[in-house]
Amino acid sequence: MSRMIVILLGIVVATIAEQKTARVRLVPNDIKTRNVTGELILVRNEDNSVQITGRVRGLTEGLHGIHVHEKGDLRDGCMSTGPHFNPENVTHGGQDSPVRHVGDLGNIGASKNGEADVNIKDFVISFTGKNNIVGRAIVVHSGEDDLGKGNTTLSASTGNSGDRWACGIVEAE
Ligand SMILES: *[C@@H]1O[C@H](CO)[C@@H](O)[C@H](O)[C@H]1NC(C)=O
Ligand SMILES: *[C@@H]1O[C@H](CO)[C@@H](O)[C@H](O)[C@H]1NC(C)=O
Ligand SMILES: *[C@@H]1O[C@H](CO)[C@@H](O)[C@H](O)[C@H]1NC(C)=O
Ligand SMILES: [Cu+2]
Ligand SMILES: [Zn+2]
Repeated sequence: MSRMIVILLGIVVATIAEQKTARVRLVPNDIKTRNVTGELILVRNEDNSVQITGRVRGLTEGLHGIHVHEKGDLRDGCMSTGPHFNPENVTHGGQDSPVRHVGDLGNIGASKNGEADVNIKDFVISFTGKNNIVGRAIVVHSGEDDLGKGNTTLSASTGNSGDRWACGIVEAE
């Protein structure tokens, strides 16, 4: 019996360790305000970084903050995803900041037609351990993330990136 449990545990651990791909379907926070949608694919690279690729539609031209938020809960739209995923309880930053939330992924840039091609490589987010983002949410914002370098109070917590326009749960494949 206990041997059976050990074998089952082994299978579970092996499955988690092999987690390689995840997917996010971004849906609008409020379709009447802004119909922002998107599809993202997250792949673990050989160097253990995570590559996020895909496309977001319905944006305004320019930069838009993108983060992993703490909770994979869309019951109250993007508001129920909670704050930026921040297991170390530190201040907000950008991808390359010495201090940043695990969830801080910087900005995506949309062209005149409101479409953003996403290609983000990040060495902090993970599919395992304390920085595991599977089951959490990705949120795209109305405005530019100042990467913690702004002079507003919100800069240190959210990058002052404005409203939550779209979000989706990070789902393992
Ligand atoms: C929202 O945008 C998507 C993707 O661009 C489109 O397929 C859909 O029809 C739009 N919905 C509305 C209500 O405009
Ligand atoms: C997180 O950090 C803030 C500010 O330094 C502090 O007030 C708060 O108590 C901390 N929360 C936890 C859960 O450690
Ligand atoms: C923040 O304030 C400093 C000092 O007043 C200024 O030099 C800097 O340009 C400001 N940064 C932004 C993003 O406004
Ligand atoms: Cu956010
Ligand atoms: Zn943050």
